Amino acid sequence: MKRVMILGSDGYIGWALSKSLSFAGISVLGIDNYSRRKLVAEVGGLSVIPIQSSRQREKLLRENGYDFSFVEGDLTDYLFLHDEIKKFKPDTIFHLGQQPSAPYSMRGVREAVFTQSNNIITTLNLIHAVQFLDSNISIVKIATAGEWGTPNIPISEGWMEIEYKGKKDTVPFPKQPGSFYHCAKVFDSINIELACKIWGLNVTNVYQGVVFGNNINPRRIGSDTIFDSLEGAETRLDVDECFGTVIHRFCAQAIINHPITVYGSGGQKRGFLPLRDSVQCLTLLGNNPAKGYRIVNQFAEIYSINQLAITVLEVLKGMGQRVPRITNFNNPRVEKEEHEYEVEREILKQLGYTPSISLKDEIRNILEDLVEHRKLIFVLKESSLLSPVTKWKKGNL
Ligand code: USQ
Repeated sequence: MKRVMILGSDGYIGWALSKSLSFAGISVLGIDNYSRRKLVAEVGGLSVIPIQSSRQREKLLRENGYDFSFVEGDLTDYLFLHDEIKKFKPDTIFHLGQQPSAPYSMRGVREAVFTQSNNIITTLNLIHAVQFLDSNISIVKIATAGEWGTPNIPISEGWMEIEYKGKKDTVPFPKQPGSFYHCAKVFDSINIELACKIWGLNVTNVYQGVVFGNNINPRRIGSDTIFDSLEGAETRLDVDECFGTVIHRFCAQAIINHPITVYGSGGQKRGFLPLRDSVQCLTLLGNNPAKGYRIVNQFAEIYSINQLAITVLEVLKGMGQRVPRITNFNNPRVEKEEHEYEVEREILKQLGYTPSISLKDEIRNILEDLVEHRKLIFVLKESSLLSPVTKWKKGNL
């Protein structure tokens, strides 16, 4: 990779990736319309790690000698995206520019329509622009492990062999999305696969698990401690019930002694990976582009929600802090709470991915980072955003 465009460069992973790739000497153009900031504000949330504006971030990287530029714009505007690709001439485009929250998409018809139209249009615009301008550009697109759902059979890396009525075939692994957000990702994946088939595009579709953590550089590996090199360039961290993901929420709750909000029995299992590993994997995929269409399952480990809650409390106790209780809320989502979860992950392993830090160490890093931002977590608590609000079953359409 020499010239990289990052769509959604102002978001949680997008900014971490922008920073990491420009540190590595790559020329990076970030594009964003501040959608994440606006949507989090719309639900009353805020990043509990204070962040700079995209312009300040651009200035900071450039002043430190990194080749990062930022353009504000909306990816649903085809001509805007087309013109930026034409001008910048990237060899690789990472597409992270979408509405990322499952709960947000379940709040009502307005949010579901926004999520699906925004997300699907951004991908349609990207694949059309690339096939029109230069079909050799490699695309790495963030899909979601949630497209597969939680079936009673092991999940493959994309396809499975079946025998039906005496005939055999290799078919796409079935999708069982659990929210309108996850459905949008499924539609994206179908559109991308078709574009690869008919236009010969080269796309890696990244079925990523839940990402957690705030640092892209190693901070505690064994006895060594290394800190992020660029102060002021932190990426965002959300803990509200809509945009906050489970480990971040449990850490924030633990820091202010708020009950830990396990939904249902807590036997739900998901794949998880630290932010630094997400960046590591995306870099590996960018450096080893797909030939045609490639599906990759991307996460480090599988945990149940109960395991996560217990681990957060163990780490907090080890830090000498008061430990809150775990509460089992009536599950606001419709999802299996006890199930198998076995997921094939061969491609990233073959490309050299090794998980970089243990769950406990990264949770400790998050808790340490959050201690100094207690006041902001209290602000969210006062707005009742640490408890679940958005329900999958409701009548607020
Ligand atoms: N959960 C709790 N308590 C909470 C919050 C969540 O028990 O306070 C549970 C949920 O019920 C769910 C699990 O934790 O079973 C994961 O929820 P989450 O909010 O951390 O993540 P999710 O909604 O699944 O979505 C996140 C990202 C999304 C990405 C997806 C990957 O927001 O962009 O696609 O993770 S995956 O989960 O594999 O589908």
